[in-house]
Amino acid sequence: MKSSAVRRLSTVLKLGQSPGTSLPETSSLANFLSASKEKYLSDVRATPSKGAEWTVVMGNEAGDLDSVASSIAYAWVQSEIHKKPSIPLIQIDRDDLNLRAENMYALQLAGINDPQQQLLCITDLEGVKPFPSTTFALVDHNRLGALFSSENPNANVVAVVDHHEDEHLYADSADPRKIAPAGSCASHVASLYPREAEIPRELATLLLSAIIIDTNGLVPGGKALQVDHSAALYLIPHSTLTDSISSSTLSSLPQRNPETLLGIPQIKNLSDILSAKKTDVSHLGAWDLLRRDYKEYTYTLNWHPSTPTIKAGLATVPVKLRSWGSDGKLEAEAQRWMEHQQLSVLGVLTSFRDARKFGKNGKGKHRREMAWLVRDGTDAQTLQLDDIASRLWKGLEANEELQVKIHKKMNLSKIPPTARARTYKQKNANATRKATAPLLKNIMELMG
Ligand SMILES: [Mn+2]
Repeated sequence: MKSSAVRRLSTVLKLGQSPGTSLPETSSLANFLSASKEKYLSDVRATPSKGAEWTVVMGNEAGDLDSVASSIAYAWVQSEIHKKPSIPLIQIDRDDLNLRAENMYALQLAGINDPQQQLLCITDLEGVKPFPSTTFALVDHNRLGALFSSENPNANVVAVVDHHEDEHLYADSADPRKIAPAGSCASHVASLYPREAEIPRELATLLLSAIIIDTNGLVPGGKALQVDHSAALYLIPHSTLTDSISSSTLSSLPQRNPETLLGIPQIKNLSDILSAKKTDVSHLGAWDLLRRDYKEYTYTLNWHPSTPTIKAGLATVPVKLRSWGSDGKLEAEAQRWMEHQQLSVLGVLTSFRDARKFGKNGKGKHRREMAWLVRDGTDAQTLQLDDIASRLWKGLEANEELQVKIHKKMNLSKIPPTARARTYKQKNANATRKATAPLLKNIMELMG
């Protein structure tokens, strides 16, 4: 009793010395993040029930720039404009923040120079069970993860802003509940930013960076939709890019055809840097490549007599399979990752540019491949390994959107007898994990 009172007192005094007892109105984005993290952690450590006073804002577990930027921006709006204490939680391990060089770069542009210290990561709450907060806002995904809902009966999702397939949850509790197509979820978050309030230039820059990376620089005919263009037009004049964009360009922005934004040299430059950082993963081996852009799903096999539940993972990798996975490397590291995560199914989805074939834009032609592994996991002891595998091959090969063909130059022969594997070339290079994840769910769960 006494020690916790002392701890509370020292917390108060410590916060009292810094300008952040209540979150300062004039603080930069980095100060806001550091102060919120410190206050949240001291709240839940000293008095776990205080966690209920906070809204935890989360992006998805892949931890890409879209998720990071959207969660930071949404938490800022809630805390600083609506005065509801909110904290962005990055759903990856602190040490894994480095795996995405493009995130580190964009965060630095936003004045967040030490994200490991300034951002609340899943590592900061390791071992805290049940999760100390009950109020959640979801951005860039629309289903609350099991880590936050298990043994947490009061868990409540109060907001959803997303651009993935709608799982139709939280219709009664979430407001806003905006789930609609967009190149980037950050565009939805920007569209919801109260126009009468000021947006810090660091925050505008962070959101703009996410939109640029998700839409290949807002390239015409690409992934950018109208909501992305409108968001970019709103953010550019508020961003730090205005230091170098000419005033005539800035004043002509409202009249500009949004399809031509890539014609602004500063936008093109930022886009080139971010995409170079994103695709330069030469320093990463198979193990890190499987983890760096990874999402996990739980499926109930309704077609199976005992309707068991299994876990599946989808790793997106920006390098072709043969560059990093040959000679049994993919088999070995995928097995290790599947055991580590207790997965029954792992899909490795590559997306890369073919240096030998040029596409329309003069860059290498965009290609995608898939490697799939099915393993006899503990959750699936009673299952027929071959039942799952043959269902998977059949479902993938029949799908008209993906258009897969067996990948003859990359077969995974070095798998143990307790596993099955198949690799494909994906003819439709535009179908991302956003298309593959719902397909996998259908293949695994639907009867028939
Ligand atoms: Mn996204």
